[in-house]
Amino acid sequence: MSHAATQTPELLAFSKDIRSLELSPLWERTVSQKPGTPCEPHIWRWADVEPLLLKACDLIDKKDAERRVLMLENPALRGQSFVAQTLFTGLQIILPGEVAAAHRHTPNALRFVMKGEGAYTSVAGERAMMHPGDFIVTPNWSWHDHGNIGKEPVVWMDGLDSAFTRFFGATFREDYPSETQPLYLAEGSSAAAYGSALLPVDFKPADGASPILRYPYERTREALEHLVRNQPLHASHGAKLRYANPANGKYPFPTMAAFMQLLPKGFAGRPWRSTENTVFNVAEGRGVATILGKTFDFGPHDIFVAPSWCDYAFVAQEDCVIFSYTDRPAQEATGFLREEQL
Ligand code: 1HN
Repeated sequence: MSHAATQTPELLAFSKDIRSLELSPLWERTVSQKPGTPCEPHIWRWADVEPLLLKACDLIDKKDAERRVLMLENPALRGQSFVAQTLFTGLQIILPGEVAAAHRHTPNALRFVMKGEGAYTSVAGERAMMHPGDFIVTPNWSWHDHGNIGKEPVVWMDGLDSAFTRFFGATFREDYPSETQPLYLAEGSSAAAYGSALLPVDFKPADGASPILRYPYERTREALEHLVRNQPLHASHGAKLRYANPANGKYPFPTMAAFMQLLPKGFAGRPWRSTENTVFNVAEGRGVATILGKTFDFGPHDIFVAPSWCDYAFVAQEDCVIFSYTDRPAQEATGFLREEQL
């Protein structure tokens, strides 16, 4: 039970006096003890953002920007570089011929490829070409560099758990001594070793990030189509799959989960809420998301955020394929996760 303490002059004086010793009375605490955060639902529309990414290419040279990234900041967190209290979202653009130099850092990073062909990312000695709809894993502290050897600009979404490393005071980063790292694994190595429901004989399950570098879109899309044809839809999520870490059956990162869902044309989902903070990225289709009573029309490449405990529901005007990532593994590990259909 919480109630305000009776404010006697002695008590007021006491509370004031102890401030100089960096002490504060719990009985006067005003911070929220409810679910949810100050963050607001918000949408970043491709029609607004794409021209700005191209403009940034004119204004910022690759030599001046280690990564040419526009950060998606929650309106309630201006200047703090996060899309929600626990998640970072950026949009990165790389032009033909450019290289984003090799470095590593303690935050884990995911990429969701949005537009263009011809870019690659190299992670821990292996290179993967990036194709729209691919989900790519950059485990924490692994060297990574990107490049564009094609003929058109390439854009992807970066999702990082840097809010966690900032929270813990555990953010470290290093530049690699040369612009690109040496490649000591053939392209496709991680897919061959871990990506076919097979594992190397001497493999020991581990709790880190997924050993699969790239989860290709065509396979994800095929799996979703099969699901839609053969299984009943979830009342809120339609057909939804989570990207699995084959090493332990859990998530691609200890902190972040990633999903892809298909909402068939005409789908009208029941509202859902979760303490997960969720960033959605529309791969295909048009629809409407209602988040905390606000309606957001969405189309391909739009990104929207449903912060913790904001109820959301989808209506699909066309077949929609939507990628998302959340802080679910961290909340499951701590026992904090709660979710419900409304
Ligand atoms: C980073 O290393 C990348 O490697 C992208 O492409 C975005 C945001 C914050 C910190 C590091 C990248 C990032 C980042």
